[in-house]
Amino acid sequence: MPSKAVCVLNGEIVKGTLFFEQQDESSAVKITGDVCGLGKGLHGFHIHEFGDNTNGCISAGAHFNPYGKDHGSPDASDRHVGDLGNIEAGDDGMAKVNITDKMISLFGANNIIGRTLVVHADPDDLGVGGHELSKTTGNAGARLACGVVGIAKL
Ligand SMILES: [Cu+2]
Ligand SMILES: [Zn+2]
Repeated sequence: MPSKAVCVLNGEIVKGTLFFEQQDESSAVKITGDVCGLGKGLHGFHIHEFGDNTNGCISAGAHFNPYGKDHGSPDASDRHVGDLGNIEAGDDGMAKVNITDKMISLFGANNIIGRTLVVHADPDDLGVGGHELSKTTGNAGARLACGVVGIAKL
């Protein structure tokens, strides 16, 4: 049974719509869509723990990390479930997103539905930047936009 989810990012300047699709419980999740209003370059892109935006993106909490791992690159085994790496914006401030991820899920323990997708001001250093925040946040800076991942119509 496939599952689909959707997230609308609504920042002051940064906006976006992302679609999540998974064929079944054991397959990867495909994320597509676009984000606009960004500065040119890389921007950290994560699922944060809570689907709570009562105090803006801050209330979303830390990265979704059900296994108590360190922050890392999406292809690392030592990573938060929510670590989706970076998206890259061009000169026009637009990032086209096309990510396939095997850790996040729309089912079970790694289910991201009801949690918050956050786009950051700075690049995620993927845990290897040597900054004091590298192993927790990738030192990705401010939260420019966020949105709760919701169940989409199939
Ligand atoms: Cu984040
Ligand atoms: Zn992380």
